[in-house]
Amino acid sequence: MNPTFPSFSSNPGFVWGVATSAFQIEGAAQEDGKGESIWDRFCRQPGVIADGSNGDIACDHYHRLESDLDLIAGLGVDAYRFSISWPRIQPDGQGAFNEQGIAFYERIVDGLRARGIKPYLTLNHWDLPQALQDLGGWANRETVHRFVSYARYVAARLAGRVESIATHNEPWVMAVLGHESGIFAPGVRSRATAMQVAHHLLLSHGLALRALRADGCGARLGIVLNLSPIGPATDSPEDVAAARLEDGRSVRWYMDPLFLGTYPADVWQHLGGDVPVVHDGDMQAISAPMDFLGINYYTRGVVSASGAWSAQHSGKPLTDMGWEIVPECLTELLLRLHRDWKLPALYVMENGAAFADEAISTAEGLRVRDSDRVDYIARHIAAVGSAAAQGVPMAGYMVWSLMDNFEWASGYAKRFGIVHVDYATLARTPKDSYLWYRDFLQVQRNVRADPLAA
Ligand code: GBH
Repeated sequence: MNPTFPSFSSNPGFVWGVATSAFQIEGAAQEDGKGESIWDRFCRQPGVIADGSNGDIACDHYHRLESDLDLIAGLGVDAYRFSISWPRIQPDGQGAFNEQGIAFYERIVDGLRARGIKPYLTLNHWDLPQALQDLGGWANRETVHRFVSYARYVAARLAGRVESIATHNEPWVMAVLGHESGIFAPGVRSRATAMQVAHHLLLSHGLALRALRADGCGARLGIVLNLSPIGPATDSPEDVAAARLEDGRSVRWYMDPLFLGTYPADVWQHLGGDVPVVHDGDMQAISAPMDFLGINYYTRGVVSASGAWSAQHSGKPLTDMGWEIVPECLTELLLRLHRDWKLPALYVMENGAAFADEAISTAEGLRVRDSDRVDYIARHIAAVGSAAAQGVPMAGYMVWSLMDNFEWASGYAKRFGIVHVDYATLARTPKDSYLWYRDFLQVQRNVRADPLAA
């Protein structure tokens, strides 16, 4: 056995996967009746995307679906996590649905199933129809009801064929990066708006769950949160308090309403006049029981009251994003979630790293060496295994991402893929990390088939 494979024992149902999102890979931004999304619009603003790029072509996945599905199948994963572009299937975010749009996702779902791979679908990975943004976007409570209609349509068309449906990917990112710091679409800068958006995202999640269950949707239902353990830069009381608040704003603000039906009182008080408008019944809707919780994990958070802390000087190894590589913090996070909330099945729905790869030509063609990424993934898989061994109900792990793609405000310069994309030709080349993950999964399958041989 390859000595670099982490030892990992999990229940037989544990799901191994790989993930992408619609805007980051599809391209075909104006094809077959697709409407404009807030990310299409945002990218056209000068200065907001590091390399001035956009999602018009991206990885051209829309036109390369069959060969991309073959790449996924070649990995031997159990599951593929992808998202649906709402404006592709409902250009205005309300009213008519676009048959050519939903047909694309039917091809994905059927193509996966034909290859023995479970479809894991996300309804909203950030690309809201621009037409809804023009009406106030997620800050407008009406968007909640439009999302529920969209969710019901997708479920009616696809739910019998998909294993799992997540409502939203990372509400914190949409709310805070999209509406408070404004570094992501739609580029709003208002804390009060951000908190109202977060509430509406949570509410739309809860109401969508209620509607899909009433419709008899067979898929397993949940949400995906970006969660990191947040710690203080020093043990000064100021830093400790600042870290506690940031944990409240980024972790408890989502976990408490979803699992306890309340917002954390300390954060509510801190927000003063920026707290959201909450109607009677909202909190009960938000806390509807879920079949699973998905989390995306990349790094930890460190907070100093003075803002003086920087990952660059932490002494920890960093990825190309400048994020610290701290797999032990993933175990710590999973244990804490299990301790502080009553969790359903828990999936790591995204985990991976941006690194510059080294492409070398060999007799067999291009070889893309990315030993840093192999090391990153191996250590994080081990971290999940360690949490599972300590009783956390781990149900799956997915690598971010299948292929290099549009990394939001960083454009195409940051590469997260286990498959290399040459943006000049759009050619795909599996990196060493792809080959490593494939071989690791083969070992896992052998262990599953014959546990005693392990
Ligand atoms: C995910 O977001 C997205 O779901 C995915 O689309 C994206 O491509 C992928 O990650 C990689 O970025 O910025 O120093 O404060 C992750 C968003 C990343 C937000 C880590 C919080 C904390 C580090 N999160 N970030 S820092």
